[in-house]
Amino acid sequence: MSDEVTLDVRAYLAGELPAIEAALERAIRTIEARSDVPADQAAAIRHGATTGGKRLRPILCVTSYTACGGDGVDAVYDLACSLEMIHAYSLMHDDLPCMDDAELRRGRPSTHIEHGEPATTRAAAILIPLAATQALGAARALGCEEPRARRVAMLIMQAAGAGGMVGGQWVDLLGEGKALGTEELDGLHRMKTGALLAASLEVGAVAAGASDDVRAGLLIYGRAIGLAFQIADDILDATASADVLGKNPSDAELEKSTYVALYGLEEARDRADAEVARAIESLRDRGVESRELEALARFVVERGK
Ligand code: GRG
Repeated sequence: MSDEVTLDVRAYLAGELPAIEAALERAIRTIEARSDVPADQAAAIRHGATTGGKRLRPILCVTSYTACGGDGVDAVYDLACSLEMIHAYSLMHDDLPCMDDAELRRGRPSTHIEHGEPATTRAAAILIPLAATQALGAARALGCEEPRARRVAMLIMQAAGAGGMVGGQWVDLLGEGKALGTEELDGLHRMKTGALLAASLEVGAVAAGASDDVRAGLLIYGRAIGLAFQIADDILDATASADVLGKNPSDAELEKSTYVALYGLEEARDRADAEVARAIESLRDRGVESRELEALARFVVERGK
């Protein structure tokens, strides 16, 4: 890329993280204070939502909101955290014995290892409607009129649903032990990982009142970095130990198709770079100037280098 705009992405992330963590803590305390959430399930939610994590989805949401002219009201962090709540639920369920049967997540015991399967299963399910209501409330607090506030909540739920994350997870589970081709693998990850990442950006844009053209550009950006993220994830999975990754089992142990198996390491890296370039171009084509979004797109693949 000729006119690369550089930004210290780690400093940017470090600057945004405290507000995101504070919003997440607010959300969890509200859940803990509810009389209809049993204490064991509230404890499982705290474990699943707060043990580490890059907070990529909330950061993308806040950055998209700001890039689209949103004026930095605190409630954008509450909106962003609704995406992390969905992400947290998905990881809690993903690690269960009936899915990936993983004992380690982010370098710590998975939620069901510490809090048991029944509490973890229910706690994760509780997070789905809580995330929807949190998104709706935050969009209203940001000044979105009612149809737009509902659209924000709807976009997150659609991305999390049968045509998005859950659908992708299902295809992934069915694909274990089979060798998937490029189209099948792209389709799977577009749903499983890409839909929520793309929704994080789209929701930020809609909440900020962006034009349809800009919103569409952010959606293309989100889908492209979603694929790049997954390719980088596969590269890491193939090249780093469980200690470094903080999770197990590996994709190979689960007999999953990966981009590394499909392309080999070098070609997988090239494809990830091409997706990053596509993401950045989709912003520039629409006049969205955001050094932060450009740096975040590159950051997504740096993890796999
Ligand atoms: C009932 C079929 C069915 C599904 C339930 C379990 C589930 C819903 C969905 C799983 C979705 C899933 C595990 C997607 C993978 C996402 C992914 C690549 C996670 C890692 O994301 P990072 O790197 O994680 O952002 P951190 O730890 O930084 O938060």
